[in-house]
Amino acid sequence: MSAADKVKPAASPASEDPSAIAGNISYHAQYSPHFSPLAFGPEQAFYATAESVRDHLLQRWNDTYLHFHKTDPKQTYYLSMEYLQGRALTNAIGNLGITGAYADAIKKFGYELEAVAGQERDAALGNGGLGRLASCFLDSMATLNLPSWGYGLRYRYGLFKQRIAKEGQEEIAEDWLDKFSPWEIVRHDIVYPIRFFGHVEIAPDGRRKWAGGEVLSALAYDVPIPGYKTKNAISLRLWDAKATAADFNLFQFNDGQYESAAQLHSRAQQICAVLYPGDATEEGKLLRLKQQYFLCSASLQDIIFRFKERKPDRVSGKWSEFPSKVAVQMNDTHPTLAIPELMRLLMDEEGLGWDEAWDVTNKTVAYTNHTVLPEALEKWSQAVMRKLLPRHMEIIEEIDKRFREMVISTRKDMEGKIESMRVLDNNPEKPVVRMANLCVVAGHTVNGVAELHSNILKEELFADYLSIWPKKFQNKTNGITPRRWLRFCNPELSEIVTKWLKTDQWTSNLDLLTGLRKFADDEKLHAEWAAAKLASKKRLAKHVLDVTGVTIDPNSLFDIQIKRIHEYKRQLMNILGAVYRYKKLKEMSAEERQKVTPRTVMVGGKAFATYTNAKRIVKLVNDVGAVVNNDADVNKYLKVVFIPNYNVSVAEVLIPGSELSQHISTAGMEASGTSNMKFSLNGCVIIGTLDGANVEIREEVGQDNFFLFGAKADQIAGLRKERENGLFKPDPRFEEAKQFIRSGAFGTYDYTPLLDSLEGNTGFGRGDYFLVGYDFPSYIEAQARVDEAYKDKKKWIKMSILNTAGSGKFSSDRTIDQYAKEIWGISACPVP
Ligand code: T68
Repeated sequence: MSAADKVKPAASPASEDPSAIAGNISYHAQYSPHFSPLAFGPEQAFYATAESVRDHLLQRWNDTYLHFHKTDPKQTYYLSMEYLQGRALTNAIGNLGITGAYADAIKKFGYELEAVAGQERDAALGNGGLGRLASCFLDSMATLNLPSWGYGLRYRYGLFKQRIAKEGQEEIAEDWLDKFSPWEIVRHDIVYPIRFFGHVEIAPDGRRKWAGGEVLSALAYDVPIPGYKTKNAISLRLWDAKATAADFNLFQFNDGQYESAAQLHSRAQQICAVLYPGDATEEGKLLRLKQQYFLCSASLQDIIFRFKERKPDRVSGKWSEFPSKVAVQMNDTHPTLAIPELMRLLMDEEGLGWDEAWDVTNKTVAYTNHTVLPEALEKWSQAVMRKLLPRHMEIIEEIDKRFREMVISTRKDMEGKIESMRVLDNNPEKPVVRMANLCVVAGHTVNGVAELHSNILKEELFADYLSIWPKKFQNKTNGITPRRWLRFCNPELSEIVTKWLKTDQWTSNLDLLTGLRKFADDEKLHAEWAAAKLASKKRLAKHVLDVTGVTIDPNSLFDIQIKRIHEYKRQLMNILGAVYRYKKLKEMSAEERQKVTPRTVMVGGKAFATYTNAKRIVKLVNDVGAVVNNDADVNKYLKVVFIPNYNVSVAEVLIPGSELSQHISTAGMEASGTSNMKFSLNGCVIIGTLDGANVEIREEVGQDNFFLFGAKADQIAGLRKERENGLFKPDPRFEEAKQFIRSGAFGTYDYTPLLDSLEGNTGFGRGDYFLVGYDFPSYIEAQARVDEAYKDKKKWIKMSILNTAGSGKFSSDRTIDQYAKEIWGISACPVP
C-alpha cells in the first residue's frame, strides 16, 4: 500500500501537527519518488520522513543565512578533513522539538519512529575522536546561535565497514551514498576552480601567478545543522570534485579512446573517493595532499566570496577588516594549506603585499593540536609539495626564511634551537615541510584539547616557541553534545534527570546536573536509576546478540572499551587482564567462583587497514572470546565480546548500557579522549590512567568515583629509560597472562610477534614502549577494586549518579563558548 493511500499528501508540514506532518511525509513519498509509489516499507518511510524534516531545516537554514548576511557578524569557519556525523533524523527532530509530533505522524503509516530512524545509514566521514569532536562542535555552534560553519570533504566512501572473519578484521567500502543522503543539498551555484601542478609566472602587472597544470572544480553540498531549541541552522559545507564538459575530449572518445577522453573526470573522482587513502605509495601521498589542498582552497575562496558578498563596497583596500569578520580554525594540521592558500589569494589574486597579507593571515587562522605522537605529526615531502603546489611551496619557503631571520635578529639566545623550530626540515636525505611548525609560526593561537595535553604542548612539543610567543598557547578542554549523547540516546535516564531536577534545561545548560548530587543517596532515585540502566543494558544485550550471536547476561557487570584500536590506547592490556581473569576462574573451585562478580568485557573499534599489530589485537579479542564464551565452567562469570563495526550509532546503544568503561592509555599519550566524557555523562564509572581529559573528569566526579591506576605522565620517560637499561622486573601476573596465550590456549594463530612487542629492552616492538608491563599489576588491582565495589549495589549506583552529576563541564557548549570568546572573538547572532 502506498503512503498516499494512508494519508492525503500535502506539500508543506505545519511544524507541530502530526496530521499535517503525515501529509507532508506522504507528499514526499509521492513527489520525491526514489522508490516505487506502490510500496511504502520502512526504508521508503525513512527517506520520505527525512525529506519532510529537511523542509523544516531548509527554512531555518535560509533564514539564518539571510540573517547573517544582513547583520554581517564576524564568522568562524571550522576546517576539518573529518566529520563523524552518524545518523541525523532523531537528532534533527529532537533539536527542532518535534519528536513527539513526528512519532505520531509515523504511527499513521503503521510504523514506530525508532524503527524508521534505524533505517538511516551513518555518515562516517571520519576516523575517531577528532572527527566526532568536529560534529559535536557543529551542534554546539548552532545551539549557541554562533555565526559559524564547518567545511569538509564529501567522501564517496567514508570510513570502512568492519567485518570479523576467521582471519580477523576485514574492511569493506562503506557506501553511505548508495541510495542517497536526504540531508545534503547540492549547490550547483557554488563552484570554484582548484588548480594542481603547473608553474609560477610573472604576470604583466608584476605579480606572481600560478598557471598551467590541471584545473578541477569544487562543487558545494550543504548539510543543514539545526541548533537545539533555536531558529538557527548552520551549514556543514562538503566539497565534491568535478571536471567539466570542456575537459571531456569528444574527439578522443569518438575515436574509441574512452579512458583517455575522460582522464580528468576520473582524476576528479579520485579526490573525494575515500577518506584516508593508503599512503604507503607515492601516488597515495600525492592523493592525500590533493585532498587537503582541495578542502583548503575551495573553503577559502568561498570565505572570501562571502566576505565580499556581505558588503560589496568594502572590497578594495579594506583587507585589514578581514580578520574582524573571519576566523578560520584548523582542526589539526590536515588543513594547514589554508595558510599558504590564504597568502596566495591575498597576494596574487587581490594584490596585497607580503606584510599586509601576512598580517591578515596571522590574525585569521588558529590551530588545534590533537596529538603529541611524533609519527602523527604531519610532514610533507618538499619535492611532492613543489610539484603539486609550486606557488605554495614558494610561499612556505618565504615564511620559513622570514621566521629564521626574525629569530636570529631578535633572539640570539635561541640560535641553537632554530633548526628544529623551522618550518622546513632541509635534511638532504629527506627534505620535508613540518606542518605543525607552519601552524605555530603562522597562526595567532595554538590550543591543546585537555589541560594535561595543553601543558605538554607548552612544556615539551612547542616549548621553544613559548618563549617567543608566550600568549599564543591556550587550552580548550574538549566536550561532547549533551543532546546526542544523553538526551536522545538515553531517553530513560534523561527523563529521570529531568524529573529530579524539575527541568529539562540541563540539555543546554549541563552544569545543572550538579543538582543531582543532593539526591545521590536517595533510595527512590536509586531504584529509578537502576531500572533505567537495566533497560539500556537489555537493549545493549540485544544488539550484541544480533551482531555476534553471543548471549550476555544483563545482570553481569558491563565493562566496555570502544575506540580506535591503537597500541597506545592499550586494548592489549585490557585483553591480557581478561585472560588473567579467565585463568584464575579456571583455577578456582565451583564454590569459590560463586563469590566472583560476573563480568561481560566488551571491546570494539576499527584498526587502520595497514596497522598490523592493531589487527592482531582485534583477532586476539575475538579468539579469547571464542574460548571463554564456550567454556561452560566459567562462562557464567566471564564473557568476552568483540563488538564489530563500531561507529556512532553503535556507540549510542553501547554507552547508555555501560557500567564500567576503560580509558587506559599510557599517560601523556591520549590528548583528551571524548568517549570518556560520554560514558561518565551516562552514569558509567571509569577505570583509567591519569591521561588526557581523565584527569579533569576525575576532578569533577570525585576521586572516589573513578578507578585510578598506572604511571603518571611525568614518570613515563624515566620508566622507558629504566627499561632500556634492563632494570624492569615484570610482575609474575603479567608473565602468566602472556604465557597462557603463548601456550595456545586461544587457538593456533601465532601471537608471538604481538606478545614480543611487550618484551625486551629496545628493538622489536620497541621494548614495550607503551609500558603495558609496568602498569599491568596496578591495573589488575584496580579491577579487583571494581569487583568489590560492584558487589555493593547501593555504593555502585551512587557512584553512577555522581558521575552523571559531575559531567557538566564536558558539554561541548562550554568548549565552544570558550573558543568563541577566547580564540575567535565572535558572538551569538540569533535569528529573531
Ligand atoms: C583524537 N585524535 C585524539 N586523530 O587521539 C583524542 N586522523 O585524544 C582526542 O580526544 C580527539 O582527537 C579529539 O581532540 C584523532 O582522532 C585522528 O583520527 C587522526 C589522526 C591522524 C590523521 C587523521
